[in-house]
Amino acid sequence: MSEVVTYSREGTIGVITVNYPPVNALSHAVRSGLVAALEQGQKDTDAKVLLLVCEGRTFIAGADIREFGKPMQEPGLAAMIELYENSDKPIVAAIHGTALGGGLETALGCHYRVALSSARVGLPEVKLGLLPGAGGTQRLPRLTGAQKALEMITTGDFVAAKDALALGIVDSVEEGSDIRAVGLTYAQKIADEGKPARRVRDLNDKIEADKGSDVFEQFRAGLQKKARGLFSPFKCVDAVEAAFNLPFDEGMKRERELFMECMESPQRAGLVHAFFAEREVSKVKGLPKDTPVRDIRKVGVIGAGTMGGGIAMNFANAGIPVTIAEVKQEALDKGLAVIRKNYENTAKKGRITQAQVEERMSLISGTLTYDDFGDADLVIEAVFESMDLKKKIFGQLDEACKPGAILASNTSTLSIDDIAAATKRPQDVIGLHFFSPANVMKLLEIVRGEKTSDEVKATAMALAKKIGKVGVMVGNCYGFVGNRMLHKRGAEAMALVNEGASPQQVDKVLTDLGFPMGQFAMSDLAGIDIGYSIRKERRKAGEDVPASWMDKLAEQGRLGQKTQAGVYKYEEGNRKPIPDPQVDQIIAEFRQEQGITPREITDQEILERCMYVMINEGAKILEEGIADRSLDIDITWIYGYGFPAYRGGPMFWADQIGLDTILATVKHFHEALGGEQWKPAGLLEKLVSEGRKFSDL
Ligand code: 3H9
Repeated sequence: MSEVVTYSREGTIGVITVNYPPVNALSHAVRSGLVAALEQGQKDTDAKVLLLVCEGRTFIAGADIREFGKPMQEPGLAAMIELYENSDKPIVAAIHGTALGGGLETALGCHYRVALSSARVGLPEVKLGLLPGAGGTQRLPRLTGAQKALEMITTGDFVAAKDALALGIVDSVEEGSDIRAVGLTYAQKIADEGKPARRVRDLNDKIEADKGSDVFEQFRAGLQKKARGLFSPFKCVDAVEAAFNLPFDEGMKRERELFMECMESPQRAGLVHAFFAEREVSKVKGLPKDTPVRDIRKVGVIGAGTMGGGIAMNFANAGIPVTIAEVKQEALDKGLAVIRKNYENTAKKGRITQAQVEERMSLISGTLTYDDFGDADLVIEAVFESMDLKKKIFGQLDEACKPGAILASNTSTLSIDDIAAATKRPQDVIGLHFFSPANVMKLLEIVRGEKTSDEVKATAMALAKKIGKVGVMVGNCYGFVGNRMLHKRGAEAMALVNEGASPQQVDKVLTDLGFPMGQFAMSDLAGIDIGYSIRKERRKAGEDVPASWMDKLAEQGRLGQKTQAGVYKYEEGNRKPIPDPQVDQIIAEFRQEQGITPREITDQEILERCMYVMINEGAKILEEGIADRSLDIDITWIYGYGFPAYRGGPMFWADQIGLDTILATVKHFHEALGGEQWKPAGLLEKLVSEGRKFSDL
């Protein structure tokens, strides 16, 4: 028998133990071990009831995702579960940690389930572009009915043990932490009461009750909006519906077919890449795992604007006291009031309680002087993008803060090294670039300066995790990873409109690709004045930044959503962008001034110019070591800019298109349009000549 699964006996209970760290995933070794252990339990005449339990931090967390895309080795998971379900001896699954995906499916194949009160269960396959493919779509609805099964399977959300008990997914919930002891006690009860092997497949009451219900159509209609562009949620509904229309064995066959369709879809590949990439980004190249981290018990934030307020909320949410500094009392009061309003809105939606609102607000204080930062472990500056101002602030912070305090800037474009040079502690200076809205967006771009110490880098990475962000470590350059690529896309989008496209045509191409909003709707959200002042600063610095129709919008006070007019117009209290003939007029006049005759532009040209320019820049970013791996870029774009996770991130998407195709197109635009942005990245040429991909690096 494989050593990852063992069989032993305690009295009359045969115990099957899985021990396959870190999460007891159902690898080939585990599946075959489970089959062999079951055989042993069946043969063991002294065993009256069998118990399935796991070592380590969790029950089985699902199929082994690392085996996806490789040839399947027997026994398959569904077949293994069938053997468990068909056992004459009752089998109890004892659940601690999380029983997920194939793990929950295995538990559903057992005859009874007992869980610790801290445990959670779920079928999160949909988040990997899949559906539960080992009976989950057929067995779960037999316990919960259609509605709840559809909810769990189409969202992938976890259910806490007590809710799982109420739903009939588990039979008993126990306090305590010793899952083996809890499992043995429960199994003994089953043995003492002489309970039979109760198979979920035979439970048909809930199936009969929901047969012919319109819940499936309702779910499909709801998904049209919630799961736009996604493949597997719709297949999940089809599979669950099969449980109601077909006998169990045929339902299982239908589930298998639908599962294979998902398995072969490029969305599955993209989502699995994103799953592992999200975990890989936490492992920073060259930063030893055992690097000491500093305690962050008190935080200061400079600036009570949208960004500063959002940043402060992250710390209050994590229970860390935070003080916000402003120049004027009025601005401070306004900022604190906005934070309170945000929390109250969240409470109104039922996501937090009023008591939590008060608790969080009590952790946030205001000040007009940096003297109050004397005991802060970290101060984050979040004022507007002016190097002079930032240098002045960092000089003052250096004086006010205790030795060892980390000084961070939320700058989205400026040099961390230049900012650090304004202090006597450049080793303690780092960039912490939050994305707007800072309390919502999951990305934290962590910018290492030339002199930033390993301890400060490791502290920033640990802090990101603590406040629920995905931290990506990047190097220092204009715009770092995210905005450096975004600005290339922005310039190209503007040029496309100059040449004849409409803003809404450009935006539609991007939303069709899966972005939640297009380039211009995003400019309206962020504020047209931001790009305008960046362009002005760059022109002042002598850079060749071409004239733009967007400058005219800013000059006319069309600053975006906040003025209800930008590239689009907006109705009061509504964020939906509405095309505006006045803007068409401004664009037409601009073209005339510039002597441009507009031409018809295809969606394909928009897609290639907006996206390939970014990929070419991404390759340059890798070449320069600003990002360590292409997956760092992918995660930056998924969590910072809403790049569709099901495409795996821009660099993974490029790999799937084929780097030779990308390079040929980049070369074509370089010839046709010129410009540094279209000069093919050396790395792109090298990879194509070697027949390699970004993900091979
Ligand atoms: C499925 O079951 C299909 C079936 O229906 C049908 C089949 C026919 N496989 O997240 P963490 C690794 S689909 C392999 O940092 P946490 C992970 O990469 C599957 N590896 O810890 C990481 O490795 P490393 C359905 C896995 O405590 C380490 O474990 N199941 C798997 O924050 C720790 O992970 C899921 O989708 C796996 N299934 O969270 C569950 N899972 O240390 C996916 C994790 O080398 N997993 N690893 O970086 C999770 O949601 C979380 O990992 C979990 C733990 C909640 C379990």
